[in-house]
Amino acid sequence: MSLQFLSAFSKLDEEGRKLLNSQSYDVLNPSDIQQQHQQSPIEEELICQRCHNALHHNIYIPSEHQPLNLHEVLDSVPPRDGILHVFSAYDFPLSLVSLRGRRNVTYAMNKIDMLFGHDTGVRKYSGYFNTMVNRLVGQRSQLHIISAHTSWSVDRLYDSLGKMTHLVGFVNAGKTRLANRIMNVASSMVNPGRRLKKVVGSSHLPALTRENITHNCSGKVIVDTPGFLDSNNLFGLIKEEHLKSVLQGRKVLMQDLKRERYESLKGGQCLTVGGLFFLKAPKDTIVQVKPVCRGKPWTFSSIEKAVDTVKNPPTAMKDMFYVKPEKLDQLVRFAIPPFYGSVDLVIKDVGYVQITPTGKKNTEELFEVYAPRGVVLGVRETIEHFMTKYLKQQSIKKTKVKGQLVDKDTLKMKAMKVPDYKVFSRLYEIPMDCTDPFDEMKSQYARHVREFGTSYHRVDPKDTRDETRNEYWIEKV
Ligand SMILES: Nc1nc2c(ncn2[C@@H]2O[C@H](COP(=O)(O)OP(=O)(O)OP(=O)(O)O)[C@@H](O)[C@H]2O)c(=O)[nH]1
Ligand SMILES: [Mg+2]
Repeated sequence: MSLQFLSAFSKLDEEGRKLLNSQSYDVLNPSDIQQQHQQSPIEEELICQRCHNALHHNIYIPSEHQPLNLHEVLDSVPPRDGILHVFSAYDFPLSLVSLRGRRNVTYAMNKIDMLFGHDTGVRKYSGYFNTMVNRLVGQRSQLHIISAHTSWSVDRLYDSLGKMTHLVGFVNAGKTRLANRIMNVASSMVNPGRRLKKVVGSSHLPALTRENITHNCSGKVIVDTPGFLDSNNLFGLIKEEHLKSVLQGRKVLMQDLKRERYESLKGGQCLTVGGLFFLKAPKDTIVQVKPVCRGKPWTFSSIEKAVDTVKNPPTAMKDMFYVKPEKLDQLVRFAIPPFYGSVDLVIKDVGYVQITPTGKKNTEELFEVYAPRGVVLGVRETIEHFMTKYLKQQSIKKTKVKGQLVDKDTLKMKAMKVPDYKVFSRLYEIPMDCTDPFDEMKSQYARHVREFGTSYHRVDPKDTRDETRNEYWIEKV
């Protein structure tokens, strides 16, 4: 145990030690909050050994983490209690799950600070994201767009909560950070001058919360739960030293995406970032690719060359690839169903890659992605396309940078309507030896429609979505 931990632990009373052992480090009621504030104006940060290791030494041991599925988490929620499903905006909508059939569910799209620069912008898009979420989960539902990092809209979320709410979601969605923010909002209502507490128990390293933790937030009870974790997951694929930075992601605001540098990818070539996924363009095409994730993009002449280089990198490239090389021994092959215009290839927990074909498409060959099992992929109509719109004339504003007046372009952004056609799809898994992925995709699509009736959830009977564009997409989470 670290000295820092032992010295903090020795200062605790009996109850404090008990609470720490069960990770319930902030179970307070309003009068406790006031009393504690009077007794100790300085809030000490106290964390358990595992959090300390995660935060300060970047230690993550995959074998220590039991996979936990959605049903196991939901089973711990009494049927009458409220559920707040927390999911991330960064890899939208891959960390969203449908909770149809459960009563009393509200959705919270967290980490919105990764896409937008300020809170007022966020509110403009709430209608857009609400429609998207309703369609993806197949149910009319209330959505909060928030940031547990900047606290945007957490006060409004707190106001809307019922007496008892369980925060549920995938590992790393930000449940613990949000629970901490809600506690701060609640206690600042009781005592406006109170110092804000530091966030504890939250880290970019996955699966930090191991059991339900109950917080009494000025009369409303919040239960922070462990995140869902598949047994095949991304976290075990990444070298430990890179895990934190990869999961932190790369922030590119929507209005800046148009100005981002792109890579050109020609037919047959293959692009990777970090070696975690390999995107292959169809023959006779040229595409512009903008990766929004951590790491430097690399283009190779073929998928074989790319995988070989990531497994045995020349010394100068050693630090560029964050996948564990042995995880590339068995790759899964996916096909992206046909699309028009720009799409985002979304990599759960990692980010996304905007793909824009240039010129005319003369081939039926599909875009393919190869990745180790555990990488979750999807494709969406690029959100940037619907979120931002250049005005015909950009306005130029004078802005001060380091004391000098410079011209700065300002873009007006406007949320557009969610289109009628399908806007999201999972990728199709294609056998490695398949020689006709298009045909394989069509038969998988037909099988899906036979079994489930449609390739999207219908929110209401008047839903008249046009299936001709993005015909083979399966718009379900
Ligand atoms: N940029 C950004 N990062 C966030 C936000 N909320 C949480 N994070 C970061 O995401 C990481 C995961 O947050 P946690 O609160 O530990 O996530 P969790 O859902 O409790 O994860 P588990 O306990 O592992 O299930 C941490 O590094 C947080 O700092 C947010 O609103 N914006
Ligand atoms: Mg947690």
